Amino acid sequence: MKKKAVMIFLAVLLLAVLVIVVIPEKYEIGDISKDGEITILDLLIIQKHVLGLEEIPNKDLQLADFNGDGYVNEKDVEALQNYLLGIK
Ligand SMILES: [Ca+2]
Ligand SMILES: [Ca+2]
Repeated sequence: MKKKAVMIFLAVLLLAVLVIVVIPEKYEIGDISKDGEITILDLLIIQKHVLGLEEIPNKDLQLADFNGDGYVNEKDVEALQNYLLGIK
């Protein structure tokens, strides 16, 4: 009986570790800076990318596609701007 409880405890612990390890990779769309919130900083990153000043790495591009149309362009800048201003 005790052995079973230990096994369950270990299984839960393993699951918790997996969740902790996996979850930080999940960022909200728009949070390109990956600091856990969508702010003016993320807007600046998209703006620089769209203007060709600073490229967003390929793996982070999906975070920059704010309107979800598959492209990162001025529409995402506008959408993110509106979001930050509270305009939907
Ligand atoms: Ca951010
Ligand atoms: Ca887009």
